[in-house]
Amino acid sequence: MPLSNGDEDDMASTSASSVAERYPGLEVLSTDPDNAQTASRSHLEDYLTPREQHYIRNHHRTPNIDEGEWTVSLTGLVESAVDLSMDELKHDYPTDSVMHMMECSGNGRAYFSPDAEGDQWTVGAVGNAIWTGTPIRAILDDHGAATDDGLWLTAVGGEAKEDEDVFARSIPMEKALEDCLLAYEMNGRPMSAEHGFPVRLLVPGWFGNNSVKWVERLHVMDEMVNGEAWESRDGQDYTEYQQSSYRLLPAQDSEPKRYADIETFDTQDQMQAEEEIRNAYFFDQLVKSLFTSPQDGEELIPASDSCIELTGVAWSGDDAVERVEVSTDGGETWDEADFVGPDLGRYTVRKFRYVWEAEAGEHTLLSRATDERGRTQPATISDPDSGRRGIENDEYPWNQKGYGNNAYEPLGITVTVRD
Ligand SMILES: Nc1nc2c(c(=O)[nH]1)N[C@H]1C(S)=C(S)[C@@H](COP(=O)(O)O)O[C@H]1N2
Ligand SMILES: [Mo]
Repeated sequence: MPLSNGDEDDMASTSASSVAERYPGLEVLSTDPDNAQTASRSHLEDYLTPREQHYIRNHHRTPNIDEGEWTVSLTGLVESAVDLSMDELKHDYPTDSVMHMMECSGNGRAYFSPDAEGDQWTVGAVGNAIWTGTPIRAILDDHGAATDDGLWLTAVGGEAKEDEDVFARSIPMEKALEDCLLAYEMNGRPMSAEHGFPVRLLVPGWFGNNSVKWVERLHVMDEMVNGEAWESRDGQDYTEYQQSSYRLLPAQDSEPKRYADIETFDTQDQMQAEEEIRNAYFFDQLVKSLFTSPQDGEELIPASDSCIELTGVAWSGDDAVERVEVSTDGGETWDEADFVGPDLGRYTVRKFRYVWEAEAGEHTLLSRATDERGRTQPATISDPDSGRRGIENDEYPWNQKGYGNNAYEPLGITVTVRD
């Protein structure tokens, strides 16, 4: 595959300048590889997160790819394997778009105690964008791929160097056919190098780790990547990002149990399943909400009717957000917020508003969203000693890598209302 480190000025490729310079809306958490989150909650107030404010989460260096040379190979259980050029992907198939509030499974890791391993993301590893590209279904159908329920589609990222683990993720065929795209545009423009140029998998409603960037190969399999069913590329490890990372690992487990196949895809169902999957995979996102205004620590002067408007956003995974409640007394009492603005689909944000009759003094404000299956945000994070693997007793399970935290207390804000 054509990878180079040449300097180009276009936003679509990495240049000599740094992420800090080219993404003024981000707070950089680490460099080489680059990881950066949205710098302010208020950035999430707009329906679309501009790419300059959309978080970046990289395991390896952003590759510099020549679009004209790039191909996506379709291999595995297909009638004939094929290499698709970017021109073919863009022009020989239908085009589709989806608006998706994509969250990194590490968002909120900073609130684990004791600390969980990795970059300490607070609230900003989430962004809402319109992604445009080729429906996976069209590509699979066109090449006679097997598409039965129970099969898996593995997407392989093309950026790893020889001594690095390849970023590869397996998606259940049902999900791949339903709504996944090979995306090449973000918010109606070519996507930037860091967000996957020239092409990424886009898995709507699922944690960002499933949306493989810089896709060089799609492989149809009868198992998910687990070490055996996979022909390795020069002995490189394809299993790390499917079987080790993005798994819920209680403090007591030394490593996650590896599965060749599972039948329950919903992340929270995996945690809670009767026939339990010991270490849930982070597939679809968990319901969550966040105030975007006012800001934490703000001093507020009420309007003449002594009211203050609180606004925020809520999102979820495969199941739509149904309700948002607000507490202005640190969780003692709750009241329902109103949704404002359009419902743009189950994968994107619902904006909410609450008109608060505020009294002078200091107040802790909390928001709590509930999805259409009645699953709501827990209050806090559990103690590691509890060994918990699911959401119980209003607690999110502490886990070694700090994934999936949707507890509402850490996301609350404290404001002072003046007379
Ligand atoms: N090839 C590849 N794809 C990847 C990653 C990566 O490191 N390499 N990171 C994943 C993770 S963990 C997330 S959260 C999203 C982040 O996408 P973004 O950088 O466009 O926000 O990309 C995913 N796709
Ligand atoms: Mo992520």
